[in-house]
Amino acid sequence: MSEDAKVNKNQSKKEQLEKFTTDDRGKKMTTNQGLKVSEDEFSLKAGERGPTLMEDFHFREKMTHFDHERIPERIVHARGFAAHGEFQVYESMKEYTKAGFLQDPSKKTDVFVRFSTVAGSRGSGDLARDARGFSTKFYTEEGNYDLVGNNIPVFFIQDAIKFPDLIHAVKPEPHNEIPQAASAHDTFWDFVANNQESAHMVMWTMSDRAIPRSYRMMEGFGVHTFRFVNEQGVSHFVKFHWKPVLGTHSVIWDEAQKVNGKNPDFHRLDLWEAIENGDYPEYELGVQIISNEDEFSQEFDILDPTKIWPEEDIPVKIIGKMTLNRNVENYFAETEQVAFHPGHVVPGIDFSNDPLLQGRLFSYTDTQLLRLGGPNFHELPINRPVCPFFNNQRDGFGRQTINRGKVSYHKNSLADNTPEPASKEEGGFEHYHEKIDAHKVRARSESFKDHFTQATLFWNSMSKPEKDHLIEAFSFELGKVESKSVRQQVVDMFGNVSMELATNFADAIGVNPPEGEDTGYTKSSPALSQENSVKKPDTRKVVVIIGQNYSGAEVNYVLKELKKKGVQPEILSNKKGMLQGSDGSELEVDHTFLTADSVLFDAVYAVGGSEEDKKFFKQAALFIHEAYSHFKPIGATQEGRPLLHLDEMEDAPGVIYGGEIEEFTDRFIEAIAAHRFWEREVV
Ligand code: HDE
Repeated sequence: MSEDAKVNKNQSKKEQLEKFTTDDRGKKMTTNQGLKVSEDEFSLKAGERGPTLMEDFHFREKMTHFDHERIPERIVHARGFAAHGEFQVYESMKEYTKAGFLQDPSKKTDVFVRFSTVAGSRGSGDLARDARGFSTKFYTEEGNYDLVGNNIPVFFIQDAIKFPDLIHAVKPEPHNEIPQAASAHDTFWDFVANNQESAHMVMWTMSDRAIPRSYRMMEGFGVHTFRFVNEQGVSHFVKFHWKPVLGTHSVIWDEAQKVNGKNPDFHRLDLWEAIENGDYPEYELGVQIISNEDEFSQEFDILDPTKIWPEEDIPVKIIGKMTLNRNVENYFAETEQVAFHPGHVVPGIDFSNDPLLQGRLFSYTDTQLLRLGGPNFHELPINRPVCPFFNNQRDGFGRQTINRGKVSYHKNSLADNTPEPASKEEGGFEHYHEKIDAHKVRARSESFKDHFTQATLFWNSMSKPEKDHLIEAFSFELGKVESKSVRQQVVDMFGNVSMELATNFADAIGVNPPEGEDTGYTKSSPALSQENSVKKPDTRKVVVIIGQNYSGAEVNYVLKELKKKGVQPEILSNKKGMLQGSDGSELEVDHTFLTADSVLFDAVYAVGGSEEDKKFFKQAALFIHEAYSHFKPIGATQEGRPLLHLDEMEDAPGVIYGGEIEEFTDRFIEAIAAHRFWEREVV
């Protein structure tokens, strides 16, 4: 019986993890057998200049362990970052589901969330154009529930059997392993053109959604249709949404590529620092619900994972909130070893027949067996449920539980026929009693065969800047495709989505415009546009470009007001150390022109200083110009004003200078809250 099982009660995940956490600081060094080590610099040798001896068990243990430190990276979603937190439901969801963690608003459920990119390796950059994984493990009293979602609500394919093909196409090409973490290459676009069910998802991955500003500013989606089942056994179809409290925001493609060079850990660091600073990322859980009777009420098949349920037609009911409030202690032990599985469900949550979901139910256990080296990965601290667990499964690599007694089979009389299955009333999981009456076929339902209508819906729902970004993304990606035939096929395919879109990027990539007529489909869904998302100044990073003898009183006032509004100013100058203000105040420099870059901030506050030289001036002006060309807010006071390119920036939207300091500060904060000024003409 495991330690947990002996206690036979639920515990908090934090308490449970603490039992497995050690701190080596201040301790004497030992081998893994507990033997104190007297020396750790020199291997055991036959004479000072002689050969190393086989007998040196300390050397062998240390080296062997090191040699085995790596495990296979995830075949997809290899690069990830995670944090702990908690979830609380706003009101009981009893009417729809009996899931215990969705009943009581006063109850908190511990969670562990891992965000990821999909295509790149573990060491790739955070800002790849890609979907993002958004996996949540709820440690509930009824067992672990995993909501393994993405930040895009649809998928490239409709049947799991095509997943290896999709991933082979998007991963680096096999002959030369180029390019890393990018879909801008021949095999991916060849797959797209020849598997047209991908049209809708490709619209999302070419949109700003695929280059988020932060994991804290990303929606999450369960993608598939699941079921809620209540105490009476009544089922409803449900789609899950995570809505970030800070709104859904992105960077632009030029920034994304530069961020990958300047700070490939941009998203990781952002999440880590937000949690360390107490700016806990929050996401509301929403559900869209369709009753069993209304299964066929939509113009699309609700089992098709390439379709959304437009929020204007089927509203998202907000049912609870998740707060991420604790960073991991150890990346490998927690983030790398966590094992998610869409099949980890609790009573009250069940599957639909979405053929993509059905295939995932096999793949996730299979992959952990290889990645985590055997069937006992559920015993790893991060994966253990917080409720006790008992069954007759035994042995295998790395088994930790010491099962007492000689009975490990069911049924038995020697242990009073225990452990025994629980009845429904006792919390035993019962699969939803769906009636199936069918022929065995390898086929796809006719109702899955419209691949373009919702891709057009997405296009119709975008603002003008978002449409421009889509055209640029297609032009970039296909501009990297060598095969002219593939480029032409993609243009022809997306003519079915929008003639305006396809004609524009056809022009940029040197192939013929699509033939035919526009679809004539005019419906749009405003919820799809990020322009309509919440915009706040909170946690936006403003870089303060500043030098010696800065105008102290003004700067101190502006910084104080920015902080009051939750904005995070960071100080940048030409070297590290302390800066003196004209009023005797001091500021410590966080970054220099060498260690930071314009693309790493949301806005610029140009202050300058009366003693700065030409080099400072030149570097600052370049920095500010880049922020300007990325449509970011810029504020300037005193010696900061000459740093602006006033011929271009004078009276430009979002460029704030002049006026009394109070008025300047209010206008600057307003501009920070607006995020970007797309109406700027950038040359
Ligand atoms: Fe995954 N996916 N997937 N996937 N997926 C994995 O499991 C798979 C799909 C998603 O942070 C793997 O543990 C198949 C859709 C996330 O650890 C693997 C199919 C969605 C993560 C796997 C899909 C996802 C994974 C690789 C088509 C959004 C990262 C390592 C049927 C709803 C989990 C692992 C983490 C990871 C298989 C499609 C999300 C191989 C076969 C759709 C967020 O098992």
